[in-house]
Amino acid sequence: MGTAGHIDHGKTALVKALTGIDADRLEEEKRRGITIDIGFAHLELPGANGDSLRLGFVDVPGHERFVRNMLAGIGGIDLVLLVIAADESIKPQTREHFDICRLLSVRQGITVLTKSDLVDRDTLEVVRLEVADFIRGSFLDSSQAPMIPVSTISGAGIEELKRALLDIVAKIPARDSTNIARLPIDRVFTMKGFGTVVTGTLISGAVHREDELEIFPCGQGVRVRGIEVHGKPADEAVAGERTALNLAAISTEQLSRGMMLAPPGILRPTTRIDVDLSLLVSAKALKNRARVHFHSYSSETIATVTLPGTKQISPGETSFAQLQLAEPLLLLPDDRFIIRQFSPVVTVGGGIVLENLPLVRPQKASEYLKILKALSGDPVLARIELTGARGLPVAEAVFRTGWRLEQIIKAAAALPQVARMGESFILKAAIAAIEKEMLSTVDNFHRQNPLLPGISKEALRSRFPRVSQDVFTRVFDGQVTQKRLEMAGELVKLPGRGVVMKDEEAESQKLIENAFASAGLKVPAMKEVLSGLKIDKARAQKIITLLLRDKILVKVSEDLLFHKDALNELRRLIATQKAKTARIDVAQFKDLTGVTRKYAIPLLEYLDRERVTRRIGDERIIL
Ligand SMILES: Nc1nc2c(ncn2[C@@H]2O[C@H](COP(=O)(O)OP(=O)(O)OP(=O)(O)O)[C@@H](O)[C@H]2O)c(=O)[nH]1
Ligand SMILES: [Mg+2]
Repeated sequence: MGTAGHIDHGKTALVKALTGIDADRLEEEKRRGITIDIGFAHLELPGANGDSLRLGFVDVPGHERFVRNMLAGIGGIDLVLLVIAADESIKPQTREHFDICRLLSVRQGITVLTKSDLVDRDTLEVVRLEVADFIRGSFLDSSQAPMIPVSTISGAGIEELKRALLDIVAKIPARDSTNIARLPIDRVFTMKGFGTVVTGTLISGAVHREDELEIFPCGQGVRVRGIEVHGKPADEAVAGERTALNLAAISTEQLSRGMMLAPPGILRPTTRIDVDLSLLVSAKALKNRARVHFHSYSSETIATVTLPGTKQISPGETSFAQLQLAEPLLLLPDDRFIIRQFSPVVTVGGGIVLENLPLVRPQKASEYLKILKALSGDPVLARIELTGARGLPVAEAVFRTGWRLEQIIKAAAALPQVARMGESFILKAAIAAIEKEMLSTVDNFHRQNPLLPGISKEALRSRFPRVSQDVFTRVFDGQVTQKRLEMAGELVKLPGRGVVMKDEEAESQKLIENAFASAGLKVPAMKEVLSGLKIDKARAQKIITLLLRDKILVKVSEDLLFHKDALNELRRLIATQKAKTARIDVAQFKDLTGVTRKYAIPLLEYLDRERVTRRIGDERIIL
């Protein structure tokens, strides 16, 4: 529970009257009689069915100069006590704090008219009407939330307030303690005998003794040595509780307000967020590229606002916006934030984080918004849709939704339109589109390259830059298994497709092959062969390449090609020769094969390479 309200309206006195605890803990606060930084207190009340209810209080300063401290404390609250002094009624920070509560979507609260002892009945009634007007239509509207006059001097109204608290607490749903734990740090100090201690309101999940946690945004790991909840040692803290953690392996200098603790290795800080941004009616229009102060939970930084497709947000309007943060913060979808004008610093608006990993340029916002609208409905599906053909890696799904891995896997498995491909989720429709495009890419390749047997896998991969390697490999393998694609050596082809020759090309291929086959080892000069063909040189070159690829022709040296049959015959000759002699020289080779020296040397070198012979001096050993 948080307090809210103008300076000196009796927030701290009220917390003390309820809990017996003075939340002003600083010496300067006591001396000046004002609250400077947030303070804490707690209260046990008997619950409805005999159990006891523990309420944690965050008491905030009302002074306008300390609104940023107020913001650091108010982020984790479930309900608010809006404190308005009956002798002063609504003042500037009454408005500002109330605006902040609404922008942060605080849903429950009680309006407390303090200092009722200082005014007469009639004045109290006037203030009551004034305040009722002020809160009309909000979460504090008299139709759903009580307004209670109290005096901390006489004690009037305090018991009634406690009863109202019990009623209202029953209406507040428990926070999800099975979720990923997040603790925004609001205080850091050293405790004698313990070392480093941080405190905060645990906004989700649970923390146990000996848990390993990560500090955001710096990424350092820490271990939880001890836990206190509302000032008492505990084995665990659960969502909603005021939590103090004694941390091992870190000094206070490495920690500060605004950092956040969460389980290690699964979340990521971000500097760019897509948001739903609301501007207060009292604010000036917010221009594209405006710089603002950004507050979320206990953190604070500077943000630049981009408004895709619009020049400004008018007072009272809500719009899609993209924020560039000066420092990285751990933010998850649905996190609330406040923006304050750069100078002079006043609260001007706030909103909800939609995306912590914006994928699309803001220019494409309209298309993007349509999908984002579905976010609150089914965040897992929405993000799978947003990633399209790329697919959503499972690990990325965790930090983009803030859901636990098991939860996401379960949710995705229940979605009939979603498939899991290795470590990614992807829409079945997206897979179908990739399959189709893959087949048509190979088909087009065949059409454009009739003399090539297929496309290389790398070339095919490069046509799908937005598809992750994981998804590509699986879709591709699937197509091969289903025999829609085939591998021809290193190349990818459609079944039944490959080299297609026109009649004269096929005829030329025959001619070339025959010319080489009939020449045996006395191969013809290439020029001679080509001059007898009906096709141009480039085509003929391709045909020769094909014959080489199919190993019908074999390249023995840079300008000597032989038919495979001729070379096989040569091997046979050498084998028979081996029966007679283990060695052969160039002259003997020439006699044996009937070739000239011009051919003999390259052929012998070829045989050496093929390990049919081995050269020793001027002779060869037949192996
Ligand atoms: N007469 C009377 N005085 C009160 C009552 N509640 C608070 N006060 C006095 O009002 C002054 C301010 O009270 P605080 O509780 O410090 O006010 P606050 O709202 O916490 O002030 P900040 O934290 O600085 O914003 C103190 O002198 C209190 O004694 C009340 O019910 N009746
Ligand atoms: Mg105070």
